[in-house]
Amino acid sequence: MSSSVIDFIATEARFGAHNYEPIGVVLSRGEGVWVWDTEGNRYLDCLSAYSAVSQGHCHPKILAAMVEQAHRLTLTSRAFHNDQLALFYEEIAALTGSHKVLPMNSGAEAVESAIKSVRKWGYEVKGVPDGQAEIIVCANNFHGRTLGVVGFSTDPETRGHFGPFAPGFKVIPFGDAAALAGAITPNTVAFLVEPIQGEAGVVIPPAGYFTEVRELCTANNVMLVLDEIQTGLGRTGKLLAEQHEGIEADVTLLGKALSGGFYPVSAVLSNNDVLGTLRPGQHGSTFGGNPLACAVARAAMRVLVEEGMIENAARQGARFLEGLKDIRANTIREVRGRGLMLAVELHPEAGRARRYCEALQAKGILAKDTHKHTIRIAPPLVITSDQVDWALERFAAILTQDFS
Ligand code: IF1
Repeated sequence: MSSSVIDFIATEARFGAHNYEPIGVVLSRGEGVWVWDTEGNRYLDCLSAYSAVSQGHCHPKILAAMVEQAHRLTLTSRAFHNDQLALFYEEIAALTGSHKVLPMNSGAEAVESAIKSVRKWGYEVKGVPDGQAEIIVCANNFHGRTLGVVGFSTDPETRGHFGPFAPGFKVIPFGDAAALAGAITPNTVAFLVEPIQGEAGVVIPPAGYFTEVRELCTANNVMLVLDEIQTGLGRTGKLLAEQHEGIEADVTLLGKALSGGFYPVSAVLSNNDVLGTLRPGQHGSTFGGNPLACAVARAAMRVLVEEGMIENAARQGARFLEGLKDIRANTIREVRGRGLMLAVELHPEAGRARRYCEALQAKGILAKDTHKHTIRIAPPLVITSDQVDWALERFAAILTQDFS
């Protein structure tokens, strides 16, 4: 490593809170599926900023929309109307079939906003006694880093020493519809769940799970809130992961790829009166729904559809998954994935996934470990067959080595 690279890393370490442990590469440029470090080395990005850069790095049409809007108007606050918000609403509603939209910024903020909304709906529409609303969530969930959200995390690392936490959450196992049936009470206002658990290591629930969940929620007047912040917008090979089971959530959360990685943009979408309970002054955000965010999100949604990225995610995801399954290596315990949300789980004896990610880096691939033994793979949805094959060769080379 050159001294300048060491300086970037050392300076971050000196001044920054140590809440991350990045892989030792300093990136300075990106285009499509590729990123370059400060020394000019090129890497295939198999993380896509945790699925935010689904449209590929620096997509030219999103870039143009951002620059054009930045020249005209960036922020008005919601104290005034702006000429982008209505168009954003219209387009995201048309794309997702939703009726109401609440624009926010980060994913965690969308989750917090949904929690507030379903609680309010519970008191004002369902008739739950004030202060008694219950929300059911799943073990090993990941919905963000805010206090409300980490309060119902089951990961000691995520929640440890951040309490005391807000009450009102009940945790059940993921993928177990009977557990949901057993947990619902007359005070249950919502079931908040990821269609595929990301941070837990790309955990796909059993087939039929969400059909049963949908039926239970409908039968008990419980709002089904799907956190599609990671799975949504084409990542799993469908616009929304709920479509794999042909169901519809009552409330859908989007973020990450909603801006193609240019800017934090998230949204709460609802099909019914959940968002209708929010009255003026009861919720908001300085930046939520700003014209720059809206212009960027509109372009990000447009290119996703116009450039066939969702279909490409299904096609290349299947190719990637098959290719990973064909790798004969006794380091591999299981390969999982849907669309371009993939994971390789290593045998515990094979050594830490981090070592494999570092070895992949040396071969020109950036991927991220999770939970010690899992390598997460989530390239931009614009990846081509040749690039998938190029990546597979390198995965095969690394996975057949032993880093224990
Ligand atoms: C970090 C994981 C991915 C999310 C779902 C809400 C949020 C996220 C389903 C919050 C965020 C991120 C944040 C990132 C790590 C990352 C992640 F490993 F933790 F699980 F993507 F795989 N719902 N996920 O996945 O969105 O507030 O961050 O915009 O470094 O914490 P945010």
